[in-house]
Amino acid sequence: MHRIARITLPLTRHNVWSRNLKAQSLRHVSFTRANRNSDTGFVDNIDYEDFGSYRIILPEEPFVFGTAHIKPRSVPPHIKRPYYASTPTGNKPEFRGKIQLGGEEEHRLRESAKLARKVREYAGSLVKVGRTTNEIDEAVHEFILEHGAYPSPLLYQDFPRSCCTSINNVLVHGIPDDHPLEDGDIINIDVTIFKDGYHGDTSQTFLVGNVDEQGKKLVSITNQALNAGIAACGPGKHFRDIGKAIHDLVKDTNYCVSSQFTGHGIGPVFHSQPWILHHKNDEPEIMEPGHCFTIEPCIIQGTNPRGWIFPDGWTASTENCARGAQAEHMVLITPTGAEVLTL
Ligand SMILES: [Co+2]
Repeated sequence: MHRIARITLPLTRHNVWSRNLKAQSLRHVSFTRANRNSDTGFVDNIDYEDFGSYRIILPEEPFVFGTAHIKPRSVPPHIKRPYYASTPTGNKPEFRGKIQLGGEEEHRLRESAKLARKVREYAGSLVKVGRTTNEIDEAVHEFILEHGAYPSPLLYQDFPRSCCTSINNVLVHGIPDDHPLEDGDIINIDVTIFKDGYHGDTSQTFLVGNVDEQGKKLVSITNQALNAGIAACGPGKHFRDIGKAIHDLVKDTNYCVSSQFTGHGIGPVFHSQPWILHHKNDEPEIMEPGHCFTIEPCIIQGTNPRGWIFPDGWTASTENCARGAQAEHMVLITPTGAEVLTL
C-alpha cells in the first residue's frame, strides 16, 4: 500500500461528477473518447468505450475528512507491533530493500511471506455477496492475531483498518466499511502482516458472484501483468524491465497501468526502496541477490490511468470511475533467479 504522493485534484469538480453519476444511478458504464487529429487539432471522431456493468463506489455524503472517526480494532499487548504502531512511536529500522541470504533474516522473511499468503487465501474465502468489508476486516484481523502477527496496515499513517478492500472503480487503499458486497463486484483485498520483525505483503482481486465479461477480463489481464513483471526478475536484471514487461503486455489493449502506485522493498520495513514502477521507465538500478520487493500492478479499463483520492485521504478511485484491479506478490532475488515468496 505505497502511494507516491497524495493526489490533490480539486474536489469540487468531482463533487459535481459524483452527483451526476449518482443521479443517473448508472450501472452500465460507457465513456466517450474524442480522437483528435494530430495535424489539424480537430476532433475526427468519438469512440465509445464500454466498461461493462458494475456499481460505482463514491464517497458518502456529507463528506467526512480523514479517518479519525473510525475506531481501530484492538491488538493485545503480547503482539509485537511495528515502530509506527508503537506508543511512543519507535524508530524506523534501517533497511534498503536487501536482506542477507542464507540466515535468520531470510528465514523470517520467508515465514512472514508465507503467513501473508495464508491470510490472503483466508480473506478470499470470505468474499461473498451480502458480506460487508468490515466483517472481512474483522475476521482477517482476528486470523492474523491468532497467528501471533500484527496487521501491518493498522495505524500505518493513520490507516484505521487491518486490510485494504478496493471495489470496482476503487484502485487501491479502500477502507473496509459496513456496505455489503454486491453480485458482480470485483474486490481487491490487500493484506500485510508483521511477524518476528518482518512484513509479508500480498493482494489479489476476487470476483463476487456473477461478474460481467469485462470485469473478468480485467482481473485476468491484471494477473498476467503481475506474472509478466515477475518473469522479468533475476540477478543482474534492471528493475525497469518489470515496467517494460507490463507495458508490453497492455500497450495494444484497451487497458492501461497506473503510474501513481508503486511496488516497494519489504522486510523489516513495510515500504522501502527499491521503488518498483509498473509503467515504462528509465530507472538505472539493477537487481542483486537479497533484494526483496513487491510487484503490484494496478491495471485500469480504458486509456485514462489517472486517479483521485476520496475525502478519507486513502481511498483511491479512477478519475473517470472505470474499474481497476490489482494483484501483488513478494519477490526475492536469489543468486540463480527470482523466487515468489507469497505463492
Ligand atoms: Co504492497
